Amino acid sequence: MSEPIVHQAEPLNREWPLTERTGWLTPDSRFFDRNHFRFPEVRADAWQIVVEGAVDRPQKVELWELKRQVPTSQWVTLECSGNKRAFFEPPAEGDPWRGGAVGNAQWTGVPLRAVLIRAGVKPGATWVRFSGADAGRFKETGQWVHFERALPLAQALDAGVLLAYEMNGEPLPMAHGGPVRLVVPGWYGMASVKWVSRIEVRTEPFRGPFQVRDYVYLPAPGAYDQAVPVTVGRVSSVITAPADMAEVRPGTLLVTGLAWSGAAPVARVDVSLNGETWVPATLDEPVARYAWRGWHCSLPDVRPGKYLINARAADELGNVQPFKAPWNAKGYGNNQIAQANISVSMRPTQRLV
Ligand SMILES: Nc1nc2c(c(=O)[nH]1)N[C@H]1C(S)=C(S)[C@@H](COP(=O)(O)O)O[C@H]1N2
Ligand SMILES: [Mo]
Repeated sequence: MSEPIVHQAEPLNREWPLTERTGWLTPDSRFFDRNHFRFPEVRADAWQIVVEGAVDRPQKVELWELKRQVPTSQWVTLECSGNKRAFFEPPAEGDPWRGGAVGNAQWTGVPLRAVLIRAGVKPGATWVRFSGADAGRFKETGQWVHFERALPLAQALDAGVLLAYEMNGEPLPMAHGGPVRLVVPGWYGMASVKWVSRIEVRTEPFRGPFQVRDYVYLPAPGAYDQAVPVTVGRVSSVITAPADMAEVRPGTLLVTGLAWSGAAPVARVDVSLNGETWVPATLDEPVARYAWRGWHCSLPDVRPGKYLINARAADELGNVQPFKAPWNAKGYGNNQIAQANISVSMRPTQRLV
């Protein structure tokens, strides 16, 4: 099995190379970990979510109260907006995630919408803020903060947004936000706040550091006056086989992978050797709108030599993976085409996964 890449041990920031062995569903043991702070102390049996602000009926919702409501499950691919930051040139600020900061799991919980409706959203409300139980110093300012993010009210009321307490049919592991996390389908991972302990309905935007300083596209370091918020996930893909640096035999080359997009369903994936001819891949049946989609492509008659396999996904809105994503100071949204270097030779197949 391939080894994880640990960017930081504490707080834990770790990714796993995506190979065909990862599979379509990512087990929690191979799901990337992205944490700003040390894990909070959590007690599932005493978990409460405070719902307050611009609501008619402020309340404390206990975990068991969520669990007795009708559950909803959905498969959602979660990608960190810093995924593939390592490939920006010049280097961007932040951990150099390579390509493994993305995973696909089945999340089960209660629609956030149901909780908001029960509390009664007041007229004039425009945003909803979510506080995680984890806290620490924001690196740029030294300010003591919780991990907090806000969603526009319309997005928070989207039927797909979940307060999830299970991952892949098991209680949500603490490392992935257990006992309860938000799951915002189609948005980059930062929106899916872990260890949700407070929900505040607001009549004003929220200006916490993870809203206005991090998770914004900046054309230059410190150019906050030109900040564009990071929201929906860009169309992207990964090659799961052959692995990068693999040696394979001549003949028919089977390339497999996964593709996803927050903005619209995946429409196509094209594959090429050395960027010459692009061959359409065959897409697997779509399983769920916000889950990645498997694809494969057979390239006939590949001769001995060294090649660069390229894969490029497009979605139904016509978004296409670029060769180079637009550089930004904090290195978000790198959805450049997927690539794997291989060498084709008569020697026995050796898999370097
Ligand atoms: N409370 C809290 N929620 C959080 C974070 C965090 O540090 N604290 N990190 C966010 C980011 S940037 C990502 S990409 C995802 C990662 O989720 P995972 O660690 O379960 O993979 O959680 C998001 N939710
Ligand atoms: Mo992230």
